[in-house]
Amino acid sequence: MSKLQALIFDVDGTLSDTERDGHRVAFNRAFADAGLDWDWSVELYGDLLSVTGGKERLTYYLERYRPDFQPPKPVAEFVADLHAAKTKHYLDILAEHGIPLRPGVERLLTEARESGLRLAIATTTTPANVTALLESVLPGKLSWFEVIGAGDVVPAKKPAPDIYNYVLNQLRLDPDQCLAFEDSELGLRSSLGAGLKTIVTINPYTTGQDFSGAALVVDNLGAPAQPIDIFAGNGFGSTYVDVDLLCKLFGRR
Ligand code: XBP
Ligand code: MG
Repeated sequence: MSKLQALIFDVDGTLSDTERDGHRVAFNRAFADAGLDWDWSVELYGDLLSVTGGKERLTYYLERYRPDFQPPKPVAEFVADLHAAKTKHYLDILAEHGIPLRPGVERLLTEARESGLRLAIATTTTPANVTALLESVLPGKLSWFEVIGAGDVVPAKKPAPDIYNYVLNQLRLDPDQCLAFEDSELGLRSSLGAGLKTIVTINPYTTGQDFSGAALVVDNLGAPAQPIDIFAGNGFGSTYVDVDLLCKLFGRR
């Protein structure tokens, strides 16, 4: 059996809860700038998250919720421009107040590095968003991540496995040498599709989704003084997710 070599993390919803107060707000600011009276409520955004990728999500919104809307330019161009404005707002939001890492993330990343594990990112979000988030929550530590696979680097976004396959290829590792971390059903389908054992940390938008096939489903990564809730999988008696538990889940100590 292979030895555990690397951990591959999703970003939005997994490293930080960026969707509700980050991406959603940025979309709404871009709509206001463009003179559009669209408002993506917290609840509506839950439905829109059924499509990954900001441009793809905008296209879905137009088709499903604004079928009579006539864009002032070809729809792909309209969506691309609106999305570029949204990205600027998202970066502004990060600069304004930041969005903290989820519980246990920095601890596990630190422990993983100390154990010699390699780190990587596999996300559908725009590369600039990942860099800005990591620089704000882990200043000076961007280099912790050997590979950052993000956005349009692959044509098919999650739930397609392409972004995980891309990252594995860049790491020159096989899926049976890595573990993935996700927060959503679509993300899990992507990581499982690439053959990766996956740990899911749910969040308010993904509670109740189908996480069949995950190695472990928990509320967050926890801490020694902050025990986790385990919804599926074997926690091997651990009260939080550490490298020791990851090795047990991986199948080798
Ligand atoms: C989450 C997404 C992203 C963000 C928006 O990605 O689906 O689309 O909501 O980002 P993940 P962009 O959980 O894989 O990190 O607007 O930059 O696409
Ligand atoms: Mg996610």
